[in-house]
Amino acid sequence: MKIGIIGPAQSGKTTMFKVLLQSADITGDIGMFKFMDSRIEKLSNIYSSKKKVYPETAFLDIGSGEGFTGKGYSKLDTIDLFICVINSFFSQAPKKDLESYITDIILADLEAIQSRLARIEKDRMKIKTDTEAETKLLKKCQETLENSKLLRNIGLTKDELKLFSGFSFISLRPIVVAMNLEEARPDSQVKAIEEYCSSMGMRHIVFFGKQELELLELSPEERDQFSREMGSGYNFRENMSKLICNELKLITFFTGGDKDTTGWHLESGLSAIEAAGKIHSDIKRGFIRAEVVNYEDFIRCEGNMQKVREAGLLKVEGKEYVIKDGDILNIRFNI
Ligand SMILES: Nc1nc2c(ncn2[C@@H]2O[C@H](COP(=O)(O)OP(=O)(O)OP(=O)(O)O)[C@@H](O)[C@H]2O)c(=O)[nH]1
Ligand SMILES: [Mg+2]
Repeated sequence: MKIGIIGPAQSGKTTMFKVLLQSADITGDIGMFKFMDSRIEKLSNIYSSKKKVYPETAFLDIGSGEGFTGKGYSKLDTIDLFICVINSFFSQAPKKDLESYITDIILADLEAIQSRLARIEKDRMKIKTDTEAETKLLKKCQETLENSKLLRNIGLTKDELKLFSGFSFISLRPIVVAMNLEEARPDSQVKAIEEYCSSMGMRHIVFFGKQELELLELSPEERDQFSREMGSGYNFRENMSKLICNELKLITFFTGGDKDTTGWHLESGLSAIEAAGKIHSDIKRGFIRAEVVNYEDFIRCEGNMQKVREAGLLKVEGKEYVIKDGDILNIRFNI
């Protein structure tokens, strides 16, 4: 999985990249982001784990230089989700900046669709396979884009998406808007961005770039203190983690013990056997059963397995059991 940070020039993309990777002097434009999840901390305390392991994913700081033409467009092929940073600390019209940036994305997709349609038309005599379904779909997408809508929101089916294999239109993938703010920002500007985002079906998140960057200079204790002072609800890396999971339909399950507490990502809807495969192929191969307690129940029982059992909250599940967010798994296996 890869996540790309995009946005207009000088909007704070590299600032966000540094903050997400927790390093002010990072060089290069790719790094691994640890998905923050306070549940991992809590579980690790209960288990007295030596190590905490967070789910990770690659982040790319995509400079604004190349834009969406030619090489710049195909460079984005492998990105699963985009975070579009908007300068809302200095710009006088951040909503306008965002709108014009999103319009550029729409135009880039439109151009890709038009050139595909032109190619189909040109090769009509040569191509033996049936291109009727693809052409019809391309035209539907063309119309969507011409109406300034993102392709992601028109509910294409899996079969339709298959026709596009080999193409990766930007607006088929989630775009999360990050407002790079400073306090003392007029509410009206924030509101305007929020309204635009919801009209386009994009999620948004607040980012205090400058302060977050300054925080990197502090010790972890001082950072905690600051977070508390910022009030509840603002924990940028954790909020971002949740948002990405939501958009990519990922859930988190946990395994824990004295060695480590680990958070694992799993595509929503997958079952225990797939979860086992994430942990280790041997565990998948030798799967016998999964003992499952959900995080919420575990915490309600004060992290005491005896209480969990007595309350009937420990479930024994087979391969087909669909994993839920927050499930703590103990997989019995035999190889
Ligand atoms: N005042 C203020 N300045 C910021 C904030 N975020 C970023 N900056 C400054 O804005 C400038 C651009 O930030 P970058 O993070 O480099 O922006 P970028 O989007 O990576 O820029 P390019 O890669 O050149 O397009 C830097 O001088 C930052 O220090 C913010 O929240 N407040
Ligand atoms: Mg940059």
